[in-house]
Amino acid sequence: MILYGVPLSPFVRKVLFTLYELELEFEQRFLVPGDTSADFRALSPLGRIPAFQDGEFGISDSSAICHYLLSGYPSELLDTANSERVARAVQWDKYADEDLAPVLLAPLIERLVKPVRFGTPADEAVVQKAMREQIPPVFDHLEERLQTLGGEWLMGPTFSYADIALGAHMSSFLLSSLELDAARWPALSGWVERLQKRPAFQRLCDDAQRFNPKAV
Ligand SMILES: N[C@@H](CCC(=O)N[C@@H](CS)C(=O)NCC(=O)O)C(=O)O
Repeated sequence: MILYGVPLSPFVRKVLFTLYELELEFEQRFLVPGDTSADFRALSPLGRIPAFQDGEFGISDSSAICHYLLSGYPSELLDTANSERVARAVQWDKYADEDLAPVLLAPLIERLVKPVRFGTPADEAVVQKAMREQIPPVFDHLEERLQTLGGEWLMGPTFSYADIALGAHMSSFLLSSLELDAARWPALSGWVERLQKRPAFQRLCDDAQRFNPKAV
C-alpha cells in the first residue's frame, strides 16, 4: 500500500490515523498538492492529497480511502455491515470535513505549515481572529453533541471511525498549539484527552510536527 501526501494535511492525517489504528504496513510518498507526477495524477486528477494505491486499485479522497480500508480490514472501528452505524460514521466524517476543518485551517497554516514547510512566522492576528470568531460556534456545537450523547466516544463506549474522522481534524487544533478552554467545553476537552492517549493519534501528531520539508 502506498499513501501519497504530507502529514501537514489533516486529510492525510485522517488516513494515517486509520492505517495506524488498523496496524497496517504501508509506504509513504511525500508530495504536496498540485504535484504533477503521472502516477499521482492518475490517482488524483485534481492534484489533491491524499491519494492511495493498493495493488491494482488506486483512489484519492481521505474518506474514500478510509472506507476502502475499513471494508477490507474488518475491525471494531466500524461494522461495515451495519447500515445505521455506517450512516452515522459518514455523517460525522462529513461534519468533520465540512464544518470543523475549515475553521481550523487558518491556525494550521499560520502555526504549522508556514514555520515547518516554509520557515516563515505565523500571522498571529489571523490565528486570534479564528480563535475569537470562527472556532467557538463549532466547538459549542460539538460540546452540545457530546453532552447529549453522554458516552466516552462519538458512537458509544467504543472508539470508532467517527472519532478518527473528527480526531484527525482536531489534531490541527493541537498542532497549532492552541489551548482548549475546558471550563467552556468540558465534554469536548474530555474527548480530546482520551484521543491524546491513543498511540495512533500521538504518532500522527509526531509525523506532522517532525515533518522534514526537504522530504518533498
Ligand atoms: N475531500 C478531500 C479534500 C482533500 C484536500 O482538500 N486536500 C488539500 C490539502 S489539505 C489539497 O490537496 N488541496 C489542494 C487543492 O484543493 O487544490 C479529501 O478528503 O481527501
